Amino acid sequence: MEARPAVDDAALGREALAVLEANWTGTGTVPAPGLYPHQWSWDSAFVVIGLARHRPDRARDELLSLLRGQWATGMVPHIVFHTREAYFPGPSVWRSQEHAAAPHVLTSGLTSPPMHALALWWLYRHTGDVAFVRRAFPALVAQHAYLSSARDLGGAGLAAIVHPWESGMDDSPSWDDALAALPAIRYGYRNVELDERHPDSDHDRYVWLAMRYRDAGYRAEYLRDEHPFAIEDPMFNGIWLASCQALAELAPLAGADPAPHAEQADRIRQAMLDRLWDGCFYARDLRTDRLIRVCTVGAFGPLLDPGLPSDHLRAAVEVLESARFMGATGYPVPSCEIRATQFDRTRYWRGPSWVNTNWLLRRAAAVHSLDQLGQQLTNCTLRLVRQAGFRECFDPFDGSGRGCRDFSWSAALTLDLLA
Ligand code: 9WN
Repeated sequence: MEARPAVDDAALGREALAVLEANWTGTGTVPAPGLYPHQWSWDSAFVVIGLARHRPDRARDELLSLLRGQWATGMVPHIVFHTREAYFPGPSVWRSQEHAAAPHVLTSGLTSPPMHALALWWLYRHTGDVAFVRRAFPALVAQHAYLSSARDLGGAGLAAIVHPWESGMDDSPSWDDALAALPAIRYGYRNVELDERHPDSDHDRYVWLAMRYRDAGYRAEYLRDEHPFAIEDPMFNGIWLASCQALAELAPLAGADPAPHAEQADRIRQAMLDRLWDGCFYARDLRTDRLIRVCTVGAFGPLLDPGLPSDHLRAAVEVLESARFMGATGYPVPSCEIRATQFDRTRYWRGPSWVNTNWLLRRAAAVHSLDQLGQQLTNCTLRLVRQAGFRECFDPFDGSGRGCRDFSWSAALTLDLLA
């Protein structure tokens, strides 16, 4: 494993800020130079959270810049293309400019975990900036309205993802069966860096799914009636629930009624308990109407909810702390349970540990006053970045870095963990 000279907290914080400065393009923060040269949606929300205390001006710009990509439907796209740099699949695949609801700035046609209201709440908490809450609030209300109107494909109050990219955890084993049920596609698109994470056939299926949705005019009716990939994911919905609660708290500052947002959160909680729980939370495939019985880090998204019933909380924390997850590795939290046959310590969302999911779990520990768990997550995550740098993800057994270097959310959330 690579050795880095020992750094104290102040130096680590300075390094993190330097990474974020270098990844700022003038209009937004790219997740990492080279591999991800545009603005990614949930990455930006994590950057807002990390910069809230240190650079609130930049945090505000980051959020507004991302929201320039919001569609008239309320959908916040998973990629906003501010630069001309090549990326596949880029604007020529998404063709957002041909869609009446799309903004002037070029974007993808998919969404991603709705972290943004939680990020706005975080920013408010650290700045007290009511004027900014008033400014950003309506866009986030529209984002949530889009999810409840266009994405409640199961009709029970949860938002469905319609593509693995929408989960933020694109190669998670949770999507394997749904992808395998799609026709075998061979476009032969090559992207050397992506090849490391996605076998060709998977990546071609990703592109095929995206193009089907595009060719159907990005229509909600098509998603409901025809689209072959529709999954209720506990991480996506756990984040959405936390963001609904954030909107409920921010609403009075924006002169709005908190009740609809609190009610939405209650609906999501009930639907997750009714539809996704069986000893732990699993994703539900709406096309087979079955739970996808592989336990990944996504299973812990619902823990972000302070209203999660205590017996569910206890059972989920037991799984988290067991040898299936944190109990077996020196560096929590692996992205897939270790005993699963799909677990692979080297492949992105199939095993490695990520700073953003560790941060989300630390947030969950805080909302439930699980102080020891929170401290353990903080210490172990900081140990990862101290030893290996701001890598994209990390081997959960020896902590060595994987994927890109100078990864924005690893730097941003380190700033928050250090505080
Ligand atoms: C596809 C940018 C994004 C993150 C995702 C992560 C990865 C892209 C990819 O990088 O996804 O959008 O190429 O695999 O899985 O969470 O937002 O950092």
